Amino acid sequence: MSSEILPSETIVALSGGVGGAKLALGLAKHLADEQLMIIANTADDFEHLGLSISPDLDTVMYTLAGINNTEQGWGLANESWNTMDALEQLGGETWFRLGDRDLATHLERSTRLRRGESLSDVTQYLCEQLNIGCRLLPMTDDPVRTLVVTDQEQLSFQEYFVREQCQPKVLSLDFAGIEQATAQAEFLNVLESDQLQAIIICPSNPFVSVEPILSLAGVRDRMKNSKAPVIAVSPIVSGAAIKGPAAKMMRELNMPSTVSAVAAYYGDLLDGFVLDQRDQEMEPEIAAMGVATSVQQTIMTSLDDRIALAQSVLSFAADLASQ
Ligand code: FO1
Repeated sequence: MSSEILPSETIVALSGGVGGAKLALGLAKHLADEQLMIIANTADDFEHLGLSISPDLDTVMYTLAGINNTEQGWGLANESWNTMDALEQLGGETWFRLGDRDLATHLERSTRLRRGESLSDVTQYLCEQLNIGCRLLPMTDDPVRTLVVTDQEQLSFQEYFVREQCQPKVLSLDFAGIEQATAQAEFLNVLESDQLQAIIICPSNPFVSVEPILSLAGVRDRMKNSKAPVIAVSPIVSGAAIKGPAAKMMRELNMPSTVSAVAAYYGDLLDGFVLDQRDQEMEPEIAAMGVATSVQQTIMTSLDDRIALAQSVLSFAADLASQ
C-alpha cells in the first residue's frame, strides 16, 4: 500500500463545519500547503446584526489556525462575550452568539465585502493574517442560502440550527440562489486538473453541508469525470451523527440513519467510502453498491485521531488511484 503523495499532486476536501474542519486539519498536517485545497460550504452563511457571517469558513479557518474553541465546536478559544452582554441589556438580538474576538472577523469580512472584494479574496486575506498556508475557498462567491422547510414554518439555516435548536421537523431543504450561483473558479479548475489526486468529502452533514457544494453547476459532473477517486468519510457512526442534526434529518427525510444510507445518498459519485469500525457489519452492503470501503476509527477526539484518519484516507485514495 502506498500513501505517498507527490508535491505536485493536489487533494481537494469538501467541508462543512466542525467534523469537516477536524479532518481538514489532519490533512493539512500531512500535506504541503500547495497540495491542499479546502472548499467550504457557504449555504449556512447569513447576514446578522448588519454583518456577513460565514460559519463553516470560519470554523475551518480557526481550526487550521489552531485558535478554534474546541469545547463549543465553533468560534474562537479564549473568547469573551462583553458585546453580547451589552447587546442583551439593550434588548438586541443575542440568540446567535458572536464573541468579542470573533466579531473582529465578521467586521473585517463585512467591510471588505462592502468594498466590493469577493468572498474568496476576503477569505484568502483572513487566512494570510492567521498564517494559514493551504488554500481555503468558499464553494462560491455568490449568495446561496439554505432554507429549512419545517412542519411549522420556513426557517433560515441558522434560525433552524441555533435559534430553534434543530427541534422543528424538517420536511424539505431548499438552497436559495443555487441556480444563479457559479462555483468558485479555482475549485472548478482543479476538478479538471491532471494533478488532482483525490476528492475527499469530509464527515460533514450530507444534506446541508455537502449537498450545496455538489449542487453548484458543473461540480457533480466534474467530480464524476475526474480520474481522481472521490472518497466520502461517514458523518454517521452507529446510527447517530457525531455532531449536529444529520441523523435526525435523515429520519425526517424518510431515510434510515445508517452509514449505508449515507453511501447510497452519494451514490455513483463515490469511488470509496470510509466507515467507522463500529459499523463494520455494513461494509458488505456498501461494497455491493460498487463502492470500495475502508473501515477506520473515524471519531476524531484528539489531534492524533485527526492525523491518523487523514493518513488512512490518503492511503485509501492512493490505493484507489493506482487500481
Ligand atoms: N452555533 C450555535 O449552536 N450557537 C451559536 O450561538 C453560534 C454562533 C456562531 C457564531 C459564529 C460562527 O461562525 C458560528 C456560530 N455557531 C453557533 C456555529 C454554526 O452556526 C453552526 O455550527 C454551523 O452553521 C453548522 O455547520
